[in-house]
Amino acid sequence: MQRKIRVLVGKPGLDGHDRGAKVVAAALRDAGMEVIYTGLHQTPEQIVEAAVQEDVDVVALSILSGAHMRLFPEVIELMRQRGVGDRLLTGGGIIPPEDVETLAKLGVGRLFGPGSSTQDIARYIREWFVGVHGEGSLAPLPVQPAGAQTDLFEGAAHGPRPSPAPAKLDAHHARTAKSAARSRASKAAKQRTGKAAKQAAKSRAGRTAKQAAKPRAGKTPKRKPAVRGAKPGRALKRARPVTRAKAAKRPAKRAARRR
Ligand code: B12
Repeated sequence: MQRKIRVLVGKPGLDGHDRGAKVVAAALRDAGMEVIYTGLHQTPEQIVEAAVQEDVDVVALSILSGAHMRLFPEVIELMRQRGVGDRLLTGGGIIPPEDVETLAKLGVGRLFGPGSSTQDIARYIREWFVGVHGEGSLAPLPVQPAGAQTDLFEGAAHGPRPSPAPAKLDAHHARTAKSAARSRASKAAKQRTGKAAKQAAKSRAGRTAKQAAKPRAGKTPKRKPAVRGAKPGRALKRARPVTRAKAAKRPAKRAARRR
């Protein structure tokens, strides 16, 4: 008998990253599967209970919290205990390759990391189902309308794609709450010292710090006279040099003054 594949997409643990789970759930639905999404913060017991109640073919977990080495073994153990150990347990998230190998030895299926093609995920599940239930067990695939976006992440088909993370979100992770608080504190301190410096300059000069930086209007700053004898403050107006003719007249002038 032909039928649709039934998939339970689960988010176990305290992991709040639900974007990947939602993207995969939508892609599997678009690929003609019946998908049930558990929502966030489910325990392994809740997930396996839902799998039994819904009689799914596949339990697909999304784990980006780093707790995959605890959660996958727990779920597969519970699946065996509840008599659904013959179903596929697969999933994805942030899972290092060495952990993927260890989990495969425990019986966990293929795991998909960031940048995985959702078409690859759907193909893998379909192939597993046909392998277990035989050719002809699968209901015909839905016909995609012309020009429809069949894969949100086509990276796998066109080579590796850049990180799916928007730059500002990566920046969010790069900065811990502690370093953010530290940078806020130093910024506030800088603002304080800036204010204090302005106030000090204001009280010293009786003017604003801005005005203090400029020379006072109408007054030339005191400079060393460019010509000997010139008065300070008049430096910019060069003193007229004494000519020879004037110098020759001087002794006669002095003598006349003495008389
Ligand atoms: C967006 C994001 C967030 C968002 C989450 C928004 C949301 N509602 O999902 C916010 C800002 C809330 C967030 C918070 C945190 N985040 Co964050 N986050 C990311 C980021 C930048 C992108 C994740 C994402 O949405 N990708 C897009 C989706 C579509 O891709 P994906 O989830 O990887 O899914 C693909 C595959 O993984 C796979 N897949 C995923 N799930 C499933 C399920 C199945 C069944 C299958 C088959 C396949 C599959 O297929 C998908 C399609 O390709 C990643 C870094 C990264 N580049 O991956 C960090 C990252 C996941 N976050 C991280 C961390 C540490 C945190 C915080 C703990 C930070 C903090 N100190 O507060 C918190 C934890 C919040 C919580 N409550 O859990 C770390 C995790 C480290 C680890 N596990 O080793 C990462 C890797 C950043 C890093 N480099 O350190 N985060």
